Amino acid sequence: MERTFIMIKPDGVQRGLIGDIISRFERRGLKLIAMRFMNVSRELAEAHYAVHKGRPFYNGLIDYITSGPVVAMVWEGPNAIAIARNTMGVTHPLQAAAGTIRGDFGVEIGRNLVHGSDGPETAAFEIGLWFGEDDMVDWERSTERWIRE
Ligand code: IDP
Ligand code: MG
Repeated sequence: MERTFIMIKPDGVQRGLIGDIISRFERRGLKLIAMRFMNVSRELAEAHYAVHKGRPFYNGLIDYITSGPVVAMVWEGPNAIAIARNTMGVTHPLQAAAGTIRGDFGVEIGRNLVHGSDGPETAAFEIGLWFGEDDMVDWERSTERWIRE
């Protein structure tokens, strides 16, 4: 079982797409474990995107992520990281397939609506950065046997 960190970025919130974006992960069959609606401090944004420090788009990226509230979430499931990434679509909305979040709602790379961890180490780091262990909700989903064999 895998966990992934997902964030609805400020553009997704401002455009009224919170419900639509969450519903895609729900319908896919991932299980929600933690969720928080929050403003993002510069420190948190910089820690989250530390791997991109020094890139030309870095300052704009930090401005974007701190420009308004986000929805931070943890979703769980078998291969949750890859499942979430393909539900989101690739980074640039132009290349993202129709039917994905970025492919359906985005046009520019700097306004691509959603973040998702890209691997197990990143997921562990990001979940620990945004949440505490007490924020993880332990629950049984009554539809589990219709989603997983
Ligand atoms: P990812 O979000 O699909 O994992 P990354 O390459 O990790 O993509 O980049 C992190 C975020 O930085 C992207 O989602 C996007 O918001 C932003 N970003 C990446 N490349 C560019 C760029 O060339 N211009 C503007 N923003 C960018
Ligand atoms: Mg990334």
